Amino acid sequence: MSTPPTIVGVATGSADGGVAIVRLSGPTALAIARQRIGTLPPPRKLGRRRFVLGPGSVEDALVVQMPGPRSFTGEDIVELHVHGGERNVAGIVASLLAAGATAAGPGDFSRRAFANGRLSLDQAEGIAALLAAKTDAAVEQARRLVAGELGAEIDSLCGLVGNLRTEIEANLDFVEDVEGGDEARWDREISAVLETLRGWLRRFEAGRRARERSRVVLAGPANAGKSSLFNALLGRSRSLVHGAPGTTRDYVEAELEIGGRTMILVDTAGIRGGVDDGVESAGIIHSRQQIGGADLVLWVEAADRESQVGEAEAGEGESICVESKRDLGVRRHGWIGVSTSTGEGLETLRGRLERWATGDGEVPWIGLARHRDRAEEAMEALVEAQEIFARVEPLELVAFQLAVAERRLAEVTGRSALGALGEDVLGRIFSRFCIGK
Ligand SMILES: Nc1nc2c(ncn2[C@@H]2O[C@H](COP(=O)(O)OP(=O)(O)OP(=O)(O)O)[C@@H](O)[C@H]2O)c(=O)[nH]1
Ligand SMILES: [Mg+2]
Repeated sequence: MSTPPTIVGVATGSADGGVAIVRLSGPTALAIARQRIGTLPPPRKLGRRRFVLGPGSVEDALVVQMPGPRSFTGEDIVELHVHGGERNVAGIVASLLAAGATAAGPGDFSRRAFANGRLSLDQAEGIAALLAAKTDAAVEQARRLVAGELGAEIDSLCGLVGNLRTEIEANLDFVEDVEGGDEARWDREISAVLETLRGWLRRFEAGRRARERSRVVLAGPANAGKSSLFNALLGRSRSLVHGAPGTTRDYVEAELEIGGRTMILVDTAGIRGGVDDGVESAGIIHSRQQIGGADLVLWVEAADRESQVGEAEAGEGESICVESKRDLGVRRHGWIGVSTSTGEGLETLRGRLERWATGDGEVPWIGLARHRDRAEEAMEALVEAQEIFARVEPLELVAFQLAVAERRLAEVTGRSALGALGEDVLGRIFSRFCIGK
């Protein structure tokens, strides 16, 4: 394998802070830094140096060297703490490029850390998730990923499946000696792994909802009291309320905190037929788009009216049916009844929203979408392995399905005993990082 070039990137992202950290990583990192600052401070000790950009052009820098392999990337690293400012930092980087470094691309540092075994894939994804986190729950889950919590669970499951496969493979040459008791035990062990994976998938939605801001869309017939309910849930008058149907035209968004979870509550234009007002019609098209993109639809119909449109409009995703204006009567039994006039039912609705947001009490799983996909594929292979047992087909086929399951699980961490991951997988993961990470 050819030696990788030494890369340089700004680790602190945007350069408008007081201090920027410029990071060099690679086989010539120390030599390139020496060209600009002279002697380096001892390893892992911060030292003040003069960074010489050219004759008479000097920048003050705090410098630290972290020789590989005990560094973030596993390579020699030098970090230069310099003054911030876009032009200033660009000048430092250009000077290091002129001294022989290559500009780092998105995710290059983390990718090297992965290639050198310093970071597993799920940990690298955890770093990306931490940087992108918009909620406290997202930060919490990302930290646990970075700490290797999911990776440890994956390794242990992979170990179980791997041991089982090895045991079955060892019996392939002596199939006549295999007893029914062995097969029953193998089958039970596969069931146990499947049960763990099923538990993960059940909890996946709870984890996703906890870390992402879900879109909860209020929709329903015109004049049903959606905007009134929107305001009541928010506790302030954000959306226009009026006696005439067709009041809300464009959709209105606001953040709603319930049970420590932040969601985006969306009020939409009421849906009704026979509208000849172009603006209202355009609003109704938006409403349907909002319903389509919702994590949850609160479908609202008023107690004093038969619905003109029907709840089928609530779309195919998850929905909660709410009957509004309950102070005027009860028409739809089994719906959550509310009245913004009397306040009736609002706490019940909040409670229902909270249970939905927290995944109906499930403990969140910290896996991301890619991890869920791999877990699902591993489950398919394990189910197939059990069916092969049931059909009394050759044990080779069972061993093969176990190898597939093992491989899919190992793809979560990238620590595969069955061969390296493809460039396509790695490229997709690391390209989502920004430069300097
Ligand atoms: N009696 C009663 N009237 C209500 C209640 N909630 C809303 N209203 C009235 O119903 C009318 C319509 O309320 P909105 O909140 O604007 O209804 P909407 O569903 O947003 O209407 P569009 O935006 O036109 O689709 C207003 O006159 C409200 O005062 C309620 O709980 N009880
Ligand atoms: Mg409205």
